[in-house]
Amino acid sequence: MVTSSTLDLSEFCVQLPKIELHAHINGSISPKTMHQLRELKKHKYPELADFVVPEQLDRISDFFPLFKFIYKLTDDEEAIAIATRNVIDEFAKDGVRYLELRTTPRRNEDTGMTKESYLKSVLDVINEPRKENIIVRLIVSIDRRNTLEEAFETVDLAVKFRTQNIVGIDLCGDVHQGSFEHLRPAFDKARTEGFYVTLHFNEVVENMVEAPNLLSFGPDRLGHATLLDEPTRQTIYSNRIPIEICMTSNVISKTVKTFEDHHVKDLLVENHPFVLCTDDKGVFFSDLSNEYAICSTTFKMTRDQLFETSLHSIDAIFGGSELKSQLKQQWQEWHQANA
Ligand code: 6MZ
Repeated sequence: MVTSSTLDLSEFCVQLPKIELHAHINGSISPKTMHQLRELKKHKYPELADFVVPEQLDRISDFFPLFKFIYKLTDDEEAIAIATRNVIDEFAKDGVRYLELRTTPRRNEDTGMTKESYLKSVLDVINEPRKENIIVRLIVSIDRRNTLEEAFETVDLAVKFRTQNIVGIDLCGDVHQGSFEHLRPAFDKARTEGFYVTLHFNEVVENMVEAPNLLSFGPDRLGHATLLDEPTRQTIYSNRIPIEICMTSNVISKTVKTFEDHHVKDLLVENHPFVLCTDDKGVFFSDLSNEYAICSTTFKMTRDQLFETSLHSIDAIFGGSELKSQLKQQWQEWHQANA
């Protein structure tokens, strides 16, 4: 009989039920889907023929321009629906049982796509009946480069479609652009409207000056939290703010030198809540099961510790206590069947 202890590590990590909380839709499009969309779009954008996703980046600023190409692949409602559906299927195949996708509503004047029709297209796919055992929710992202007016527009859209499984609002985008402070009133509105909030936090040294502003908002989760000075660390630890950890993304985009240096090691020592995530599985060529395998190999985690890591991630989801209990029961049943 094959039990989880006889599986090799990568197969165990696929079979382990997992929670994914930090996955940008357009960064999660797999090479296979990129190819499919490129076939659809190549006549319109001949420059796509030469586009390849690089295997290594020199620095994180080389990452954001990649979306100039990727956004041509998802320039209309049909294409973003294909991308979203395939991303969900791929996470389900990789053993993800609860998924919070995130995306920045985007308009395209040539195709007539509006931010609203973009969001509607994503939500229609998220809410499609599916046979796989996966629950999907959406976080709507506000880009750091947005004007305050654009940020309010995004929050208003989230309010309009709130009953369609939108659970939170995110601050994302080029880490060297914009600031949280000028967008803060939109985040205040999101909070008043009852949305959870997650913020990309301290990915690079230049972000560290704004850390006190971001923390004073009281975010429900933080993305990355790579660079922490002592007061920041104390605030995050004492408030037990869960951190979304994306090891491969950080190493490829060179905000962390090596897996061994990754700050998740401090969280393991401190027993601080964290959730292993992929960030952009298409661009960084790494599924969530691979992130578990990397963490296990790097920090010598046992399979029981991997299970506990996945189980504790449930506490960080943007959902209520009933859903958390249901998921925990599902996890324990898996554990008993696979011990
Ligand atoms: C900050 C990131 C990111 O929203 O079009 N994004 N923002 N830090 C990161 N770490 C590497 N990875 C992705 O997905 C793509 C968008 O997500 C944000 C960027 O704004 C990017 O344009 P959506 O679905």
